[in-house]
Amino acid sequence: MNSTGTTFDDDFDPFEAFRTTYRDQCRRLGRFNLAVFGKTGAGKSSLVNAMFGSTVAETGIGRPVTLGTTYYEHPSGVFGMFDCVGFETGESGDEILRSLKREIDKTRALPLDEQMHVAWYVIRWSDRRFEDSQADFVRELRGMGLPVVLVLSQVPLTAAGTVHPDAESLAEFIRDQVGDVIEGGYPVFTNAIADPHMGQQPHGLFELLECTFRAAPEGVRSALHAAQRIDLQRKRDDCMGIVAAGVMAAGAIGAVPIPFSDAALLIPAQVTMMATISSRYALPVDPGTVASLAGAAALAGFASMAGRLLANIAKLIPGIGSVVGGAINATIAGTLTAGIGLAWMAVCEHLVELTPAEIESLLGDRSGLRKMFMDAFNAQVRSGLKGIPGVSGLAA
Ligand SMILES: Nc1nc2c(ncn2[C@@H]2O[C@H](COP(=O)(O)OP(=O)(O)OP(=O)(O)O)[C@@H](O)[C@H]2O)c(=O)[nH]1
Ligand SMILES: [Mg+2]
Repeated sequence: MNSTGTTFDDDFDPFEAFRTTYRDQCRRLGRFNLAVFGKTGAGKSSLVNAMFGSTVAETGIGRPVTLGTTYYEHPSGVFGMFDCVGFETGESGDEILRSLKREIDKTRALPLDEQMHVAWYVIRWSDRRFEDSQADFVRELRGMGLPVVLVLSQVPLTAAGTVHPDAESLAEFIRDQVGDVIEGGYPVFTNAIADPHMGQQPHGLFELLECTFRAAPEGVRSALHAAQRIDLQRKRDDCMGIVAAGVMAAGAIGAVPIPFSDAALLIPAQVTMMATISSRYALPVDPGTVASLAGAAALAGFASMAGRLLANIAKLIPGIGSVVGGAINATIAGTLTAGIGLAWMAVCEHLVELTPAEIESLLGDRSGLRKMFMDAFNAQVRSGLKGIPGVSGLAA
């Protein structure tokens, strides 16, 4: 029992609640499974790394699936990749193709999350050719019910932003060969890695994501959006809805004003919000580590931290402390919760750019994460918590 007479569960463990909710949310998102085909050196891994982060093939423990195919799983569980070698030229004989067919038939009978959803067929543009055997293979894939995105890789752009005429000719040739079976009817031009020496920047990744998204079954699109790291705005939009839901939940608790010292009552709703946001960023580390990150940034000593955050709100929004006379009402509860949600989004956006090793190293000095979170919180409150219904316009 606390000072308001409300029962608060003392056994509530924010870490455990975070971990459980995070796992649950990732599971709810489901899993997007991509199959990647292409000659060795075509740039398959580079494209997957650029789109989904470097973890999948590098540190993921590959599980041999069938001849020439290894399956890698993202630590969040929302993404899986079939890395397929040896099929691409069509010269490998029927045996390897038959085994792939068997595999696809087998997975089709499994739940959606375990099926292959989309294939990327990657061709390095500078190979300057698309052989009959490759066209046959693309047709075979489509015939097996797999949508195929044809990707031209390592394509340089001119200063004017146009692709090399030879790449365009190759794309037209490919369209004439297999335009009727590939997604969008035309190859996607990409460059996955910046090459400062040649003045080349990555490009085409957004288009590749869009094309992949259109090809993916409806039921795995949320997972694809969580897994990808090209369209961060999409994640932001998603997370704004999650923060708004957290604000509503906190506002309901604050509907009957509670003393500042009872900020702990809001914690379960805030932990749920943070864990749900985290799932949309699919950080490349295991769920326990994601919980530790949230712990270091905010959850450890959350109750006392909430007190500090409230004090900051009072400082940053002059007048609000006196208005409420030291009690948390729905507005204060919403402001606090929105600030926490937006700050955690900012931290996640930073983390998603890092490698797993860099993320782990942040846990060495936890005060760094805490500071990052606090700074983001203050910045959000100062700028008026834009975009969150019910709390916007609070800033002076
Ligand atoms: N500049 C530039 N280099 C690239 C790009 N994609 C791949 N490379 C380089 O090409 C080489 C091969 O790329 P990978 O992504 O490993 O090719 P892969 O298709 O996965 O090859 P295997 O795993 O051997 O089948 C690497 O040295 C990459 O750095 C690109 O888009 N731009
Ligand atoms: Mg590779």
